[in-house]
Amino acid sequence: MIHGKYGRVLGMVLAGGKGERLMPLTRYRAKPAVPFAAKYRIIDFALSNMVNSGLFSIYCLIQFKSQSLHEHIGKGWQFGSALRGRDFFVNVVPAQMWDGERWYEGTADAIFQNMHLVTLFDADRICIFAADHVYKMDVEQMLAYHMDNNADITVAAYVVPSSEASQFGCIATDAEGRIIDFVEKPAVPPEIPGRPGYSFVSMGNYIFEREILEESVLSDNERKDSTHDFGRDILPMLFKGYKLMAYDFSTNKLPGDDRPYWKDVGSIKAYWEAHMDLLRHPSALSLYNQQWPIRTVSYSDPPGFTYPANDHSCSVDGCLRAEASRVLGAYVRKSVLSRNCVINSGSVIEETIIGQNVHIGENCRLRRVIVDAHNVIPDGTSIGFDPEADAERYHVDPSSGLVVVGMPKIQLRKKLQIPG
Ligand code: ADQ
Ligand code: ADP
Repeated sequence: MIHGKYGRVLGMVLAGGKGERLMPLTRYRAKPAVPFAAKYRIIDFALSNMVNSGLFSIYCLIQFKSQSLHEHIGKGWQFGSALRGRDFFVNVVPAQMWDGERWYEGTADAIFQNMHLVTLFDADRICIFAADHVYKMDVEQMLAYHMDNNADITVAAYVVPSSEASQFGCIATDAEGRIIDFVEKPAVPPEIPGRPGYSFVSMGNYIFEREILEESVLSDNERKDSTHDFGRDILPMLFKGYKLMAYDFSTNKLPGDDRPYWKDVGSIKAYWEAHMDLLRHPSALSLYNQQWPIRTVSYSDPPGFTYPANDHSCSVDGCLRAEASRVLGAYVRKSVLSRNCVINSGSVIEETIIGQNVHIGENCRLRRVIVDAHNVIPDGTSIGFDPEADAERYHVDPSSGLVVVGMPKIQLRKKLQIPG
């Protein structure tokens, strides 16, 4: 794709979000670094889509709690020496107070403070993509749509039930797909004409012509009343004077996949539901289509292992399992077992997401729980059966009743007590 018919294309991945609605999974890491599907991080989807589409020049803009994300990109997303060079990079850009003494104030400000990178790359057009969704998308098809329509900006869009649409930017288009209205997170989302109960929403992925991007983030920066956010400020400001097109994601075709799947996994409920979607067969989001691999860090972990123990046989049914996950005489159903977790004998685990390095003791019962990485669950523990008891010890998501066991806090050493 690079230097081809699309000109010089730069990818900028917005990876700085706090992810407050995903707490406590985001207590020690940024939302794009939250683990997903046993062996990935959420950002792997945006990066895989870009790389699989032939877009190899990528900056990831990070901000909050970024150490884990930084390490992940460093370990998993560096090209080998044969592909290294000016146009082949996945580079992490930390917030650096480039423009005065302030962190990024919003997504548009994150781009504004890094416009020098766009200039240095000499980009013709820029793919600004969010890093908080799970989906597979051929970005080249969106670029072709953008160019065919001579668009100034193209926004990827998807149809969702209107009951879920107030968490998104809502779009109205004319018959040709040109955006004629854009409202960020309206309390009452507009429905698609002729399709009651459904709304057309922004996926937070944009293609900008370079000069439009420069002009819009520069003028937005001067506005005192702006929150410096693409959805809230830039797109509503531009749709009247410029050609903004909506790219209907349902038209994106991948070899080997039936139809596109997209989910914003920004809340505990959505995160858990997206995992349950993966546990269906066939799953709406296939991780097994080798023509569109989702890439991630490759660890040299030993294989997973299942073995009867202490007179208990093993049963693992409808599960997603990563390397080195060990089930020893336990019953596990409709669950996700991440790297290097262990489930001991007599335990019964259902509809649960087990994070990496988690150790579940003997005779535990877990139902509809998310256990974040590095936890040790003692023998005989029950979670997911008594909401009041769970609320005393763990986080209970009010909208779904799901229980989340957050990552344990690392105890720092006590400070030196100087006598006298
Ligand atoms: P939200 O998802 O609410 O809406 P936001 O929280 O800003 O938007 O996150 C978008 C992306 O930007 C995420 O990947 C996040 O990590 C990143 N991000 C957030 N703040 C950042 C910052 N200061 N610096 C760098 N990166 C940052 C957006 C759009 C909606 C659209 C939904 C789709 O505003 O119009 O419908 O995405 O999920
Ligand atoms: P990692 O693979 O490094 O554990 P995670 O995303 O699971 O990555 O962890 C997020 C961040 O939290 C990392 O920066 C890690 O160093 C840190 N961390 C890991 N365990 C704990 C803990 N028990 N308490 C606080 N921070 C932790």
